[in-house]
Amino acid sequence: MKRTLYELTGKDDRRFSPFCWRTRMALAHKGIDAEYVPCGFTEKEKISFSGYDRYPVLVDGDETVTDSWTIACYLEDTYPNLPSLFDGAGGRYLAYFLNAWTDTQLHPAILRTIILDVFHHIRDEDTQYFRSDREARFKQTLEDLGAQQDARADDLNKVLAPLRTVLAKQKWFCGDGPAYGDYIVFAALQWPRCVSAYPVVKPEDPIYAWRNRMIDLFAGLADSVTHYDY
Ligand SMILES: N[C@@H](CCC(=O)N[C@@H](CS)C(=O)NCC(=O)O)C(=O)O
Repeated sequence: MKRTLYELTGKDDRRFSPFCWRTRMALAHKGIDAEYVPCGFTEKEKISFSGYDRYPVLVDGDETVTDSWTIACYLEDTYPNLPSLFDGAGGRYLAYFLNAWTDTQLHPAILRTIILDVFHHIRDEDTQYFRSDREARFKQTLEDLGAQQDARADDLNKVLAPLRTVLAKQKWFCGDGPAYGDYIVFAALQWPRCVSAYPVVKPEDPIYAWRNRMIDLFAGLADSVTHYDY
């Protein structure tokens, strides 16, 4: 069966989208192959058939599924015999909390820290859209935000505190092995790794060792794209 994942991509094929990385890791966890179609911010016509204007969009045979959380639930319910993303109903509820926390707390803190770096890695034809959309959202220029990188990284460090507490005690968020909750958080950290040399996690941090375990999964899937090493 033909499967296609439409994903947001920057210049020089930078696959930086955190929401798309959630789905990439979920597909790898289930052992499902897909064709990955790179799309720009201003190439939404590529996904207009889906009725949604955000990436990722998954086409699985005759099914079109949008929104990373909906895609994860779709994969779990459609392929119950493949390795589970949630390990039961309780795991799904907890993963949904991590999804909401990452969307509302972790992603904004990361974006404020690396927004100028993101800008420098998107396609030339997308820069005007990105600048006007994000500057309206933050009510500051991208350059002003970029000048505050160290202060914003300090803020991010505080947001990361609960992750650090958990990972100082356990190897994975979801239990004996990685599962969708781990992929949600990892995808958020893979985003800066793909577009910024700024080290948002440092070697002495328990998050760093967990992140490296995540990078090693699925034959080094996260290392298979262009990224910064730190
Ligand atoms: N709730 C959606 C959010 C998807 C989303 O915001 N995707 C970003 C890519 S990281 C996007 O498509 N941005 C395009 C834009 O800002 O125009 C999900 O979980 O998939």
